[in-house]
Amino acid sequence: MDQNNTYEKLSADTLAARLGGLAAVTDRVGADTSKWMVREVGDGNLNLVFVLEGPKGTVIVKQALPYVRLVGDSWPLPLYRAFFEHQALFRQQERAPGMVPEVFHFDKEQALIVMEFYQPHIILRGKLIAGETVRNLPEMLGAFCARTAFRGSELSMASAEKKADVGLFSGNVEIPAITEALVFTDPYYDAEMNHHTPGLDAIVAKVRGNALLKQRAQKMLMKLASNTETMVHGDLHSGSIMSTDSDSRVIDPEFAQYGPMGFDIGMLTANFLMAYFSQPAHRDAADLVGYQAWILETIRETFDNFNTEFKHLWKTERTGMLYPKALFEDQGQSSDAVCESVLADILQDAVSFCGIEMHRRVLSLAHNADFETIEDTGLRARLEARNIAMGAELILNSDTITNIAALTAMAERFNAGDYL
Ligand code: SR1
Ligand code: MG
Repeated sequence: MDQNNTYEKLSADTLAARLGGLAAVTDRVGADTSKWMVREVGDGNLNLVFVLEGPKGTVIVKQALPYVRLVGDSWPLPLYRAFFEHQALFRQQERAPGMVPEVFHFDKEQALIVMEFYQPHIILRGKLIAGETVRNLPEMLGAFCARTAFRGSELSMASAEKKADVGLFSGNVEIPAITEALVFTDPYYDAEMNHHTPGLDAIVAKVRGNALLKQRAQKMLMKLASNTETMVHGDLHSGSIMSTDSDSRVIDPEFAQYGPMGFDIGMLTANFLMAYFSQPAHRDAADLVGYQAWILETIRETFDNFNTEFKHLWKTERTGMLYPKALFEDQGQSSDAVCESVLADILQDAVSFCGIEMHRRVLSLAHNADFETIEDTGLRARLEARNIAMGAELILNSDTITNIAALTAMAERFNAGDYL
């Protein structure tokens, strides 16, 4: 599984000639390629993404590049990652039906996936920056995280199948390596590609000088690297979610790997918190309080829905080798408290992962638009400092967060503070 010689980068101009003979494509968009309209819309850090619109319909064509798009060809990246991404989409479709794009075609040589196009959905991060609310968002996200976590684990899967899948996904090395370095390690030292907003030097030095904090972050990296509880999306942020005002879907699982159940919901929470902390730069005073309250409510409800769905699956789909009914229900004993304790462990992990993601998005290489679009760097630094300070608190004192209301109350405290 390495780079190949026939691979050729697609462009908007060549796409019709390259894909015009594929039934999987023409069946959906129409065979008359002269009527095709193609635009490249990739705004992520790694790949080419085309919207291909024809007389019959529209599809997405995603092609991996042999390097990191954000950095250039000085950072090569294997094309085989597209194989894992399309496999992850199949698994998510099985585990959380209807919540991720359907795959229509995969070409291994060309590292290319043709998949469902969501319309009129747009990237959630843009909506959060624009101050738009999305109905049903916590229901969808809570259900997605719970279903993929539960159904990809040995609470549900047959052990042989799950272990084989862990083996398959362990062939994907370079993509997890990005997360391992960029998320867990680089933020905590002066790594080459790091950058941060001017004005943050003092708080950054404080974070990097805190040995206990680094120890805790590395402990979470060890969990991610060694704890194969379930197949995680691996990069569940607001740029990996597409929404209308009432419907949301999850895209882009190219960072999928087997890891801890709290990983996705923790990363997701971090991205909501960064949207929250960045709001004073994006909203007028009149809208600010209400919109920030909506973001925190979204976090709380996402966890509530996650817990509700997880408990439902615990009761109805616990067919794997973990916590078997033979030990509890079959002996007339309730396992409700056991499920609560599993959920408490997931929350603990999620809180720590959340703090680490909050750090990496302002200290490491790949920042997010919530903060990056704030042109006034003085204001950006003040808001990012709140985010850094809360991230540190979450990493150092995750055990004090025993329910999600404690986390959102903490966010309100940090939102009122000055950490520069
Ligand atoms: C070099 S890639 C940087 C980031 O982009 C992806 O979206 C992931 O978040 C990754 O960490
Ligand atoms: Mg991505």
